[in-house]
Amino acid sequence: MQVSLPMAAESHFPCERLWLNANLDTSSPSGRIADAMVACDKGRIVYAGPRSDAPPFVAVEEVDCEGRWITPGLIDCHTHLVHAGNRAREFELRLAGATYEEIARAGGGIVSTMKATRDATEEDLVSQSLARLDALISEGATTVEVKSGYGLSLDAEIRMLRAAKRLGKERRVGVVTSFLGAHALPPEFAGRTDDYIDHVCTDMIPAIAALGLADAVDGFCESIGFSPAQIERVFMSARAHGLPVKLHAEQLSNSHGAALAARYGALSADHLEYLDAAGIQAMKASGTIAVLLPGAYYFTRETQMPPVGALRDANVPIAVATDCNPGTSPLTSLLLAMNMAATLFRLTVDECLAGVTINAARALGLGNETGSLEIGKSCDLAIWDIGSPAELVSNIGKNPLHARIWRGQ
Ligand code: DI6
Ligand code: FE
Repeated sequence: MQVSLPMAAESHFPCERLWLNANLDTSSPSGRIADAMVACDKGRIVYAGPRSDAPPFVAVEEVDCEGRWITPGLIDCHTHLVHAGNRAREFELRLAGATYEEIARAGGGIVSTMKATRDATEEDLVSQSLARLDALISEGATTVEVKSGYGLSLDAEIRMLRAAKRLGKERRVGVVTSFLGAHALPPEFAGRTDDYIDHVCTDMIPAIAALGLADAVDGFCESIGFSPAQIERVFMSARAHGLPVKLHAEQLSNSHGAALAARYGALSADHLEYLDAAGIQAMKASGTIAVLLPGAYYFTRETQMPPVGALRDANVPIAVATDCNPGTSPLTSLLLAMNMAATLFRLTVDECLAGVTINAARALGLGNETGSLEIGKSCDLAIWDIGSPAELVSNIGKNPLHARIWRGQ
């Protein structure tokens, strides 16, 4: 059937919203673009580029950015932001000379957060976690990953993941969840680590997969966490249930966790202070993203630097995240995480920005959906009152966010 369009539709491109008079830092091969504009229709980017090349859009709403900078909305790809209580008292004790082991033996550490989290209702978890989520949102975050791992029983892990999903309904932000049952050994399994891993693999992962509560499965591969052999069983269970994996690897020592994760096609391996050359090659071959967590490095006063130069030379994409957690990185600022990544790890400004946008999206398996200003992607934007993108990384404590757009609004 022949359909004749009205004249205007032939010569103009209708769209819902236009941001004009902006500078773009696209986190795409297009790089930075001056005198640019972004067009959005049905929540998707339909144009992001120079004003001079743009088709003749007709928008329902036009926004004059007055020369501000637009970046993709920021993405925090590694957080434990759903939990109850805090560990400020432990921080004080450590300042007074107590060691991590002494605190753990006195009932502190991960187990204290586990107890508080088990005692919390879903409602409590949501309300305590919203404050942390709001801090991230206030600095332009449009997608946030949230891990379980402080419940350590099926019941409490489900409650944490439900709370995480609820956060994405309470606020206009994308929430991605990771099941981290293999985070720590709950006290009722003391001395029976393999039995706990059995429970994770045969009870927890099937139940959580069936409920659709996790987008990925994570683990803590470390002398004080779980061995590579135990993590491998978790990964096999994840694979059997169609869930991608990621891993806390090489944070405190080299257990060759990154290479194991790479063998399972992991989306990301995270921390990586003790990563070796073989781990880097394995990650490169599998396309696994390196997630650096400078907040944990800073807060624990770690001195072993992740091998940034070797990752760069191997072209392993680097992401940067907060690791927001009460024990080793009580950080709710991606701007500060970027500053730390630059100051402590010597990442460039462009690497920091890619780290909290496109590479963070890839670390969540969302590289085609968000994280850059490219046609077809979700229109997730951060609009900044800055003269250059370097200001996002160099400033400490000033929040230059002017506006945040999630799915076009
Ligand atoms: N890496 C860490 O540093 C922690 N968890 C993890 O996987 C610590 C979490 C805590 O102390 O609560
Ligand atoms: Fe973590």
